[in-house]
Amino acid sequence: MADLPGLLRGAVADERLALARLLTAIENDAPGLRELLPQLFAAGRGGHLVGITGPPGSGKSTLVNALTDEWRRRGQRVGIVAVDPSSPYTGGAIMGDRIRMMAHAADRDVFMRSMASRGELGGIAAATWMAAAALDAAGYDPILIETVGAGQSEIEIARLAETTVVVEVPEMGDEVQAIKAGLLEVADLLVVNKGDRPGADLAARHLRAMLSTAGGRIGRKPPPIMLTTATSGEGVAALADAIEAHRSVARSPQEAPARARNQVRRALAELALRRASQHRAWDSTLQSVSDGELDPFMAAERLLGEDDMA
Ligand SMILES: Nc1nc2c(ncn2[C@@H]2O[C@H](COP(=O)(O)OP(=O)(O)O)[C@@H](O)[C@H]2O)c(=O)[nH]1
Ligand SMILES: [Mg+2]
Repeated sequence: MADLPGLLRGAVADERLALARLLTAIENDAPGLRELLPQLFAAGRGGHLVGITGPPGSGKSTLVNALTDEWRRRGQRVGIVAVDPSSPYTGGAIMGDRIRMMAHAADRDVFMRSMASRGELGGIAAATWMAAAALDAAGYDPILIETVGAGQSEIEIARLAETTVVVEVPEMGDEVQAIKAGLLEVADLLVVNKGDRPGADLAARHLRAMLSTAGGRIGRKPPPIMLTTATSGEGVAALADAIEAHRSVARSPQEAPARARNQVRRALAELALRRASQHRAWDSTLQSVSDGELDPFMAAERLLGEDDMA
């Protein structure tokens, strides 16, 4: 069994190997992790946790790479956690990310880790959270979490962060814009990437107009919309500035409570599901619901109850 407190001490002392092993233990849900949580929390250095989400192909990885360049120029150490919902290490996306990040591979002040999702019950939010906390303890700041925002759960992971950046590509259709109104609830910053595409400016302006109307309806100020070209670096310094400016906003008494509520809700949902799925009566309870002998809420009550065998 890995000496987790020892690995944490090593990570705090900036030993890359110890940090890498700690992240592997987190990814594998090694025994003793739960007990490590208080120490991990105590070792935190207050690094800025930034979630980057959006549809596949919108340029998130390219943008993460460009932002990393920018922050390195500013003398910051950058930690990156890339969460891929489906593919294991051999998957195309992750391979692509790895190759792209090779430019930073020799840089001691950049640490990148891909995490494979472990499925619905696998506790990916908890693993991502702990990985980010480990990078924070090791002195990386900011810490970027890239998730593919194709599903609700990936968006939820990005929402664990203090600053959530949603990356979109320029599109004009009304239906598309309407869908994007939903982004209001999750985005602290909205990026229209691929600014080199024709009409990108116009698309960004339309989106801005549409969101300010929608924002008025739900009483939330629309997020700033930034235009970037990740491949050339255009707009990336301004985006880095906007992300940094949001750090103090996220920690303000106006925003922090709502964020805490989101984070705890997410953690609760994941932990409750995981614990319930480990309940001795999990299989038989599902069977009872399937047989029409139990309703789903009674089932949940039972599975959230004490399991004296566990
Ligand atoms: N034209 C253009 N292509 C881009 C830009 N940013 C990323 N791409 C390309 O879009 C594709 C998907 O990028 P990637 O970063 O892997 O997207 P992800 O799936 O969101 O991580 C790649 O071929 C990138 O080179 C951009 O600003 N302009
Ligand atoms: Mg990517």
